[in-house]
Amino acid sequence: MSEIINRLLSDTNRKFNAAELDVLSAYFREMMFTVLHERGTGHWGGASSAAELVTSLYFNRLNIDPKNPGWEDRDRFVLSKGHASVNLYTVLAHRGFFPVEDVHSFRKLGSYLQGHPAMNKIPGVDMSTGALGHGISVGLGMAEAARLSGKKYTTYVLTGEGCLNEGSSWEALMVASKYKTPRLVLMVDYNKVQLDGTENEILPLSPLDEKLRAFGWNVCPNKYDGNNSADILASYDWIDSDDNWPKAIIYDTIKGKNVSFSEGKNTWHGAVIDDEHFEIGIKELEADTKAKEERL
Ligand SMILES: Cc1ncc(C[n+]2csc(CCOP(=O)(O)OP(=O)(O)O)c2C)c(N)n1
Repeated sequence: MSEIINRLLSDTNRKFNAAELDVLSAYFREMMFTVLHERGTGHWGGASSAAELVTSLYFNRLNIDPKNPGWEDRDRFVLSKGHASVNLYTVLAHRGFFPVEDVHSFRKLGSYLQGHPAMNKIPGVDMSTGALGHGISVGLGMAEAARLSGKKYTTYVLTGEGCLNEGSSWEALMVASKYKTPRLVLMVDYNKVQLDGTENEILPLSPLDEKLRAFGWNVCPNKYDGNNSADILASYDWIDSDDNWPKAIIYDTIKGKNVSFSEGKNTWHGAVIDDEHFEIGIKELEADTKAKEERL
């Protein structure tokens, strides 16, 4: 770990700026790639795609307390695309929810860090996910529970377009719009690639913004780059700009981001990273982190 990253990670209880978030996300990508390689398991593509989105939430936005993961007033986060668990675990560990070394036990027999997040076992995980299409429903429940109990926390749900292909997502979207559910934010990690093909080959969502609007959501008119922390912070300003709920933001992202052979490739959705690919990819990721450190 470089001195810069060491310094950043010694002070995690503050709002990081965009340049700092870019560095952290790049460093976390290195760890995700390394752990997946070590453990001989997959889901690099969707984890890498969401690196900046998850990092920015935990290091800039969410009102949380790692020492008290069950704090009732905390903001909620639902990783509806639960297969990107190595991303969530890496971020939670560095944010102080559990030891960073434990991430290396990913998917080991007996480890609490299994392939999909389990809320009863992992500090900081608000919802067990992995079966696609449930995140918006449970997020809706959390946000309505806040309203009913007079709490002011915000619920954030992160989906992919494969996740949005599930019909149950659209039932939840309709219900949230019927009740104008307050403080419910849908974030779409829109990388346009799924497990065994592109969005267009499997089930096109386009025009997604118009569809969400037709379902009664307040959809951000801006297009944001979800692999750019400055854009993500700008999207938070949009969330804070009015009280018209529920809200959705579509972030353009790249699956397998920052490793040349994996970018935009569904084959790297679940593939194991062998030694040969690891050597190439980790060099690219380290170079990316270094370049971002130099911009600080
Ligand atoms: C209900 C259900 N059907 C199928 C799967 C298998 N599956 C896991 S990930 C995935 C594709 C996910 O695509 P997307 O939501 O776009 O995720 P991303 O590209 O962001 O990783 C599929 C089909 C599943 N986990 N759950």
